[in-house]
Amino acid sequence: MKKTIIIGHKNPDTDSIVSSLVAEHYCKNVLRLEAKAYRAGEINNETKFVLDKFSALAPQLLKKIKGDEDFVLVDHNELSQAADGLQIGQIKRIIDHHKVNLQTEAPIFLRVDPIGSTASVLARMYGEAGKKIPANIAKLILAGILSDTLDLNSPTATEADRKLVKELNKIAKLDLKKFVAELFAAKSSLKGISLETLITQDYKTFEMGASKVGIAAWETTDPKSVTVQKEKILELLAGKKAADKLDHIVFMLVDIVAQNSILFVVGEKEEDILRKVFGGEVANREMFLPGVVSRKKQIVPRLTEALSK
Ligand SMILES: [Mn+2]
Repeated sequence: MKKTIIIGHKNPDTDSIVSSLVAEHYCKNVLRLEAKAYRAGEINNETKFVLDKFSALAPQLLKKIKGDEDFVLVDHNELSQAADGLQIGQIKRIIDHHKVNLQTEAPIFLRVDPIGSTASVLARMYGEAGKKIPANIAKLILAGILSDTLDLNSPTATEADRKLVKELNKIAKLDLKKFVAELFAAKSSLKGISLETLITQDYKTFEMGASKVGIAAWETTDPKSVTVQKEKILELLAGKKAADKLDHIVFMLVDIVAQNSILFVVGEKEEDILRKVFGGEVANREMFLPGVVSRKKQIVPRLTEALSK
């Protein structure tokens, strides 16, 4: 049987990694595929904590795509976010919760739900297949949901996510309050994080109309730990913008406790578009956005609309 590779996006976050592991279990046990999870980049501090806590092995780093493997993409569907070298024709299946921006050459299995995490989509798929979710898989799914939805506080969280957390925790039996506190602490940890890593760990590029836009995010319980380094971060962002040939670059610093964001304003072009779209004041090259925590739901759609006119 042809080998199937399951993989999440570059700069993988917790949802991306746990979803690849859960999808491996699903593909083997439900679809009876010869499938193996890989990752398209380094594991972040939060994901490290999750894998350690649940004694799960990190997926192997995919170094080179040979070209003859089949792929299942989880937690992304845009080629710009996929592992380098992936050809459209290799994609056989997608399990995701982002807007779809993909032109395929042939029909594929496409499962995209407007729900809080890719892990949530996978949980639903077990239910639909009438398969029980084992405790180790339930724990990983819970980590994906609670990480991606910021403990169900993000506007991306749905009623379905809330129900899934309750149902899954009957199997996983976690102290959820304690788990989320540990998860958020690990998410905010700057241990081993250079400023370069800070702006690239959760970085995605998007085609918005004729513009190419890079949006980096950093979620933290302690925004001051990052704002003290603003000048240097702005410099690095300007360099990344040039290196990646971007029209705009945005860094969003998300306060996951107070539920708001600070956008770092790199240049005049960014200031223009951000003022136009979000209407906030720019002071000291920062724009404060109360209630904004989701790149996917609160930043990307509005920027895309403005830049597509
Ligand atoms: Mn996700």
